[in-house]
Amino acid sequence: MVTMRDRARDERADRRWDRLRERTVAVSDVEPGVAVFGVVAALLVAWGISYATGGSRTAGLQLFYVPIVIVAVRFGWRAALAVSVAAGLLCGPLLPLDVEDGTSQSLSNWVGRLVIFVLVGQVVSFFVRHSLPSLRTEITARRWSQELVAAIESGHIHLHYQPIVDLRTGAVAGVEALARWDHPTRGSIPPDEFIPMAEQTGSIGRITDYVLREACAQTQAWRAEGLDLGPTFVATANISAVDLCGPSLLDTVRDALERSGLPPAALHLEVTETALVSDVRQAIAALGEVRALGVQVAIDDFGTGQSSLGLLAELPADILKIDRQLVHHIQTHARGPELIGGIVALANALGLDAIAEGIETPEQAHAVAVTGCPFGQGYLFARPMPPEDLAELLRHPDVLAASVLVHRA
Ligand code: G
Ligand code: MN
Repeated sequence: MVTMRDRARDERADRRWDRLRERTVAVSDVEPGVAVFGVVAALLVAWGISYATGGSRTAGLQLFYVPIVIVAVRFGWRAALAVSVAAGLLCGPLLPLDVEDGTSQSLSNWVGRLVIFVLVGQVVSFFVRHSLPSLRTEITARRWSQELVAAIESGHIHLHYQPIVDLRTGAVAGVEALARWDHPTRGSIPPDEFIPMAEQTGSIGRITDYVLREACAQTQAWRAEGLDLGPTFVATANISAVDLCGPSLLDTVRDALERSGLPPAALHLEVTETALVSDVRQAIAALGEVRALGVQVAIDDFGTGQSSLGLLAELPADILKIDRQLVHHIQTHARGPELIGGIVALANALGLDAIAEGIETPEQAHAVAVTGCPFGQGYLFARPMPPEDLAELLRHPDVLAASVLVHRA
């Protein structure tokens, strides 16, 4: 059994190791002039202390490792070799065995030590050369991850909402919640930049948790405000492959619904095909569980990832979101419209509702609507916007409806 004390000890060891790694990276960044000066000074200090404390039989000789290691980290194996030899001479022929008696050291004595200095310098420079780049990326990723978690806590990550429209009636059928990071120095960072990093560093769970809670709470607030949302209005949130493989997705979803009071039928979860492919069995099980709550599942970005049509028939899903690249094919590829038509027919045959993503032009809106695709989303209708703007849009749904109906005509 892992006790609290074990865990505290492991955390302390982790922190020490982190500090050591950060220092290794820091030493490798020191200005060359400063490093050379520091190394020469360290050699002289090591010699001075060894001499003052009595000669080459004292522990002062251990100090010679300091400049050797610094040089190995900062300048590599050649410089480490030169400094090891210099250290070997300084504490060999140039340091008596005993200062008081003035006895000199034997040849085997100082040559043996010289060999150890050289070995240590070479081993350190070898490890640093092979591991420093990965250490650097790892440390940067960790810093980002910590910043990301702090950003959630300090409200720098928030949600924008993009309407999903019913192409037949022009009504707002729902909203997709999209996370934004307002970074104090780097400006607004879109999710496709920070989500992959959050997946790698393990902070994605915190983000998904926040997105689900916030999206459910906001949607329930709109319902409570008495906005005319329609009985089938939904909020949809994106889930990562990592969430699907983790043990807590069901709890996170249930918790977000319970806290907000949003009915499960008003929540959809979007997962990309790529997320599903990485561990199909686990994905099917996880999606089955959330669907059992009454939440619907959408396959996001369909048609451009590693899709397998066989898999589509097997997945517990309700909605198919056609990737925006395919929607853009409508104008750039001769048979683009037929392709969209084919996918919509496939979705119908499998009992899935189709949503065309990334509609940017009236031509695309028209071509999509002609296929009978029931829902659409894209900059042509509305960009992702802060919740206040979306509420304003929901207060005047006829403006958007008119634009949808004009564009699809
Ligand atoms: O993968 P997913 O479908 O969840 O991606 C949503 C992303 O697509 C968001 O970052 C959103 O801003 C962007 N998006 C939404 N509508 C459009 C559009 O019409 N064109 C383009 N290029 N991007 C869009
Ligand atoms: Mn999506």
